[in-house]
Amino acid sequence: MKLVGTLTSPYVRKVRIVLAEKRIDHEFLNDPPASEGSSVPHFNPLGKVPVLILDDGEGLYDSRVIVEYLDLHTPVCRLLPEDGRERVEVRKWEALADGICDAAVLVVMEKRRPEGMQSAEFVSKQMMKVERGLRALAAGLGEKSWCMGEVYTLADIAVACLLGYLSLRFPEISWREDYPNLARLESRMMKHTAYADTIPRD
Ligand SMILES: N[C@@H](CCC(=O)N[C@@H](CS)C(=O)NCC(=O)O)C(=O)O
Repeated sequence: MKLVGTLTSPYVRKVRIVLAEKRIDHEFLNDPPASEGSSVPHFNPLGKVPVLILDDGEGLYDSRVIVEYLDLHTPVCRLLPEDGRERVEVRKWEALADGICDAAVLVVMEKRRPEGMQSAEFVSKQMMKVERGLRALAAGLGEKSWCMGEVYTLADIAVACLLGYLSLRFPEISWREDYPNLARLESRMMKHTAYADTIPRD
């Protein structure tokens, strides 16, 4: 299988970490959807990455569908609990982390527009989502080692990818100082080669 993505997208990073943790053989193609001639719209009509191209040529998207597929693909390092209630809980962590990414990505895109066309109100609404989201993540994590307690899951990967993205694009957000428990979670993730090897860069 082949993963199409970029080196900066937090959603792509989530999938790359899942592939690595589960030791799934794959190729990685760095193909920014915004570049001319990008293959992404061919596989995903939404023109977004990540896309996972299966051996029969089918393109899977988005990141949540891909990780579901990968977790079913092999039992190695199960990242989604089998128990229904716990599984929903992991998915909720992921939805929150990805949702904060969505707001942060929108701000990055807004700030790339010509200055006169940018909306300060739009940016501030999105940034409020980021702030509220971080507060909720920190409150949910509390003093636990991992989002779900003692067991490492997709929730930790999704939260860590969000934190990595904020460090790249919003160095002014002091989430490490404001939420030391999130900083501890990220340090724990850094010990995972899959996370350390995928630090986002332009
Ligand atoms: N919900 C999607 C979000 C994917 C997404 O927004 N990807 C961004 C990169 S960070 C993208 O491809 N943007 C290109 C575009 O919107 O045209 C997922 O989880 O895969």
